[in-house]
Order: sequence, then structure tokens, then C-alpha cells
Amino acid sequence: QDEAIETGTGTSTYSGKVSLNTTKSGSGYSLTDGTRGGHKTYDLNQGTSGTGALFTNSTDVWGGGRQTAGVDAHYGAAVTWDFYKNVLGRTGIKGDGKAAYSRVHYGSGYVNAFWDDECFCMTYGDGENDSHPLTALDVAAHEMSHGVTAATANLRYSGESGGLNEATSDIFGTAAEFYANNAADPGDYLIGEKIDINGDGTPLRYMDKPSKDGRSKDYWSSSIGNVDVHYSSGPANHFYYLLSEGSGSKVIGGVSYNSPTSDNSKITGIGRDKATKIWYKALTTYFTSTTNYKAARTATLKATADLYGATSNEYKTVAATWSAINVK
Ligand code: ASN
Ligand code: ZN
Ligand code: CA
Repeated sequence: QDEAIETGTGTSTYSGKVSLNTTKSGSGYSLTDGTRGGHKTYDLNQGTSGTGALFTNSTDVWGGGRQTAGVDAHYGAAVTWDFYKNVLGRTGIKGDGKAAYSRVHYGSGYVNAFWDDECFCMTYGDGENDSHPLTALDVAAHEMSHGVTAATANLRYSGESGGLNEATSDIFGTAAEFYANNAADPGDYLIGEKIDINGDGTPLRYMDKPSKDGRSKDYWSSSIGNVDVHYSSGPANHFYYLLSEGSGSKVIGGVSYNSPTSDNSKITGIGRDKATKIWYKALTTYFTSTTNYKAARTATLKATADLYGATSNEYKTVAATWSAINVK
């Protein structure tokens, strides 16, 4: 049967109306992205195993009912693919041009989303009362970035390396959200601001001052390896914000930030694009499964020297920023 790559449109939960790459076969369409390795999006229909059913439709206009979360997931996978390819020169999660796949409507009242390296797939729950799926852009890119980490440094998911693993997903999740430049879900340094996981409209995490969530750490300390990886990520998220935007108060895209430093030093940011490239080069070249905060300082300095030179302003700022989160 003839198959053709098509461009459809979808109405998503969080990202407004989006363009989607689909496939036409026979008289119908499916959520199969032939422009990005053939990434497919499936409906688990509240099941918790297998792939469920590939989303299909008689027209190339998607959304409404069960399809809406599928639109978010398909769009999130496309944005994440494009971010890695166009910003970081990585084609696919493993860098081999091969697609993962996405599954939505996992379980009942399931308040999480996760990457699984075994199936090489991305899965989304529908949230509390199945009323707000965890399919926002930063969540999608966060989770799929766990696949990139697994394929590269493979940071062990506990202790300090676990915090760095989590931060890597928040960093690229955020960078991808900015890259998408989506009017309904513009870039910010907040994680999960769209999915209302706390039920009061607050985001899951804050990169400018991680402790705003009540649990994450702002600075490194010798006991940080005992903290859950979603909170020991705080200092590295804070590093990324400071390196990108600098310390103190700033309004970006209508969101107010106020980022402190451990030693009251003043940091002037080098911009998000450079900070993102430095973190990626460190992750893919110098981080290992046991990299801790001190080793991350050394690794990012090496990456910065490779990219911008050891006497550059970028190099000096990376060093000063680690010091500002108490990694000396
Ligand atoms: N949402 C969680 C995370 O990315 C799920 C997990 O895999 N632990 O950290
Ligand atoms: Zn994670
Ligand atoms: Ca965000």
C-alpha cells in the first residue's frame, strides 16, 4: 500500500493549534512522523502495557477527545527531535536517526510521565482524575532527554550523579521549550508550569531559585547526595539559570525571576544558547556514570575550553557560576 508523508494540524491540550507530520496510507492518516525517523504515537486507552492503538483518523485534522493528548505527545516528540538536531547536531535520541515512540493515556489517574530505555519509548499518564495529561512540552523533552543521558554519559540515577541526571533533563527540557517558540506555551525557566501537578497553578520546579518548590536545594553541600534526585538536581538547574541569565532579578517573557548566589557574588549570564551547548558537550564528552558535582565543574570547564577557549569570558563565567552554587 502507498504511504505518503503529510503535514496535518492538531489542537493540543497545552500548545494551542500545532502543525503535525503524519502519514497517509490508503484513505486514512496516522500519527506517524515520516520526517523524524517514523515516530509513532499510540493510545494506551488506560492500559499499562503494550503499545495500544496507533492514532488514526479519516482526515489530517487532529484533536478532540482521546486524540488531544496524542497531539501534544506527537508535537512534543517533534519539537524535541528538532531541538536536538538543529541546536545540538544530534539526530534522534541515540544519534542514529532512529525514532522512539510515544504512548498516551497510560493507566488511570496516573500522575507521571516517563521514559523507558527498554521499550525506547515515552509514556504519559492523564494526571489526577484523568483530567490533565502530563503531556506539556517541557515534560516531554525532560523525559526524552533521559534517553539521551542513558545513551551518552549514562549518569547513575542516585546520589550526586542522579541529581545531575535529573538536572540534565530539566536543562534540555527547558532549552527545547524555548526552542519551540510556541505562543501557547512559551519558554521559561520553570518545569511543569502547564500541568498543574500541585493543583494550585504552581510549577513543579524553579531553575532560578530551586528552593522555591519547598524541597530542592539551591546550592551544593556535602550531604546533597542523600537527597532525592529530583531535589539534588537543584544546584545544577540553578547553575544553568545563572550561567544563562545571571544573578539577581530579571523578567523574561513576562515571568519574574530572582536568582541568588551562595556567596553574594554577581554573575552576568552568557546566554542560554551557549549554556546549553556547554552542558551538552560536557554530557556527551566528559561526564561518566559516576560524575558528581565537583567532576561536573571540571567537565563543563573542559567543554567550555573546547568551545570558546580557556581564556574566554565564557570560561571565566562557568568557573564563577559553579563557585556561586558552592562547587569550588
Ligand atoms: N517523571 C519522572 C522523572 O522523569 C519519572 C521517572 O522516570 N522517575 O524523573
Ligand atoms: Zn526525570
Ligand atoms: Ca517550562
